[in-house]
Amino acid sequence: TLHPLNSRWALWFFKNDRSRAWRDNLQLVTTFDTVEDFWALYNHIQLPSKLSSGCDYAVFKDGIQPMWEDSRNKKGGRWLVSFSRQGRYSELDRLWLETLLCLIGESFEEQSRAVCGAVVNIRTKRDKIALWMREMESQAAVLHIGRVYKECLDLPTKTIGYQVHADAATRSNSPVKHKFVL
Ligand code: M7G
Repeated sequence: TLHPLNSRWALWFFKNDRSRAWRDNLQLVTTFDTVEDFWALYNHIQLPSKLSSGCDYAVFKDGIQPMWEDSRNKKGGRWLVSFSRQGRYSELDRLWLETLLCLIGESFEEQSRAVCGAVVNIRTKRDKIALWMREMESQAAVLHIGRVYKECLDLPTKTIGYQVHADAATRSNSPVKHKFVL
């Protein structure tokens, strides 16, 4: 018997091709809504650490596009973990799996509805993993998700920061500021 997930999820793959627009480099791979289909998919695809620089995976609730422009993301933000390749690179695959389990397990109690998805960016300088959420009704709700997420990742000494997508979408060269840090 299959074990249903609370939501249906979509896996997206991004491969950087500078000759094309950002959006056109993003592809929907598949959707899943059972524990078994999740593991079949997870075991079938490359670990993030095996992807080349410039690639992303995104796992979002089915129907939400993994981009700032989606109405559910537009006024939202992300809890971001960013780490240098030298230092914590070996942690990348573990942190991504923990992120996925926390996401599809909807570990955030009443705030789970506010969570849209998660993204891993493989980059030359700094890899990033982030949990994306929609516009939140309160600061307490944002912080609740951040605390649960940080606990999921078991990152007591490291730092996760919350950024608003609108800041990322309009940044020029300056770094995006963190509204909260945990
Ligand atoms: P990134 O891939 O999030 O991180 O953004 P990086 O800077 O570490 O590579 C790189 C660039 O991709 C941005 O400056 C945008 O040009 C584009 N980009 C990223 N995201 C998440 C979006 C998005 O949601 N919508 C659009 N239109 N462009 C995006």
